Amino acid sequence: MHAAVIADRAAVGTLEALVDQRLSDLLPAADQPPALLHQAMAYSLLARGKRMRPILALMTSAHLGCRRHLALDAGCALEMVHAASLIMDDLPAMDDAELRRGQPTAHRRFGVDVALLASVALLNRAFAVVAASPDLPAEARIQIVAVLADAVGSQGLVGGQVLDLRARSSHMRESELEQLNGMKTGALFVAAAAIGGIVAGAPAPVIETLKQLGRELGLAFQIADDILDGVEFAHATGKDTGKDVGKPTLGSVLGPAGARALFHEHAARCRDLLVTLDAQDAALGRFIEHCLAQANL
Ligand code: GRG
Repeated sequence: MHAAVIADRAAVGTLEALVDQRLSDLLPAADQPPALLHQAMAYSLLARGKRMRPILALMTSAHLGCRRHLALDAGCALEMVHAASLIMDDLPAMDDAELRRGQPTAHRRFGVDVALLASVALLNRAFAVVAASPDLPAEARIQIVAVLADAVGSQGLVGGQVLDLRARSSHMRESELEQLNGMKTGALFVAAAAIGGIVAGAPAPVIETLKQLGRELGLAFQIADDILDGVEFAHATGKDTGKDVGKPTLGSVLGPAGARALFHEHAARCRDLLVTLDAQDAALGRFIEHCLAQANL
């Protein structure tokens, strides 16, 4: 394997460990009452995830000149929102999933009632973490709270999830599915890249370019996720597969070759945006390539 690839994997591994440790520090102690709730929060948040959203925020801020890990707490907030959304997505009223991150889903382990409350508590904790983020100026914290709130809201994860739930038995066009994916999945990648820019004090046009990069990456990522859902082996993803059966996805609407071609269109747009950001040969560019390569398409 090429030495640069090994070095990049090591860099991602180091950031994963940094994020994991900070996530653990930012949670209430598992034995602090109500212990059951705190255990459920830790169970879902600290389970083995790829930490792509916090690492994207960290890589972006570093590319823009932040010398310390100033985006770490805001990145952890992104991961808390993400974990909250996964718990909710897995509930019987939604995907009714059994497996997530290689372990039983939160509601299978703790019951629907506690899982739902753990999701709300993680979501809430995310905003508290940003508001209290000690190293960031107040103006940056306010902007990050607004970015996170937009990412979660009716034009973001929650809105995308409603469209996703209602899509199940309907016919959808490519443009509608792209819009849904942009909301359900793209929104947190957009937020991650924007947060990196905000933390670094980047000017508005740069933050706009970063948001486009997050959107293109998120759209590519969701296509890969849809294609993996059709793969038999659950251990490849650590979660249930076949959850999209009977539901329109870009894979089912465009066919495998069409979905793969669209994935590569988004990947190409990511690369163009990296050039705009002068990041194509930098750690940020290599991290985006690492994310795209994981799709193995
Ligand atoms: C409570 C915040 C909140 C939202 C409610 C349920 C819901 C609305 C939204 C669900 C959105 C959702 C689950 C989108 C799928 C995103 C996706 C591709 C998840 C998989 O991400 P990975 O592969 O997972 O990064 P890991 O486990 O590695 O973190």
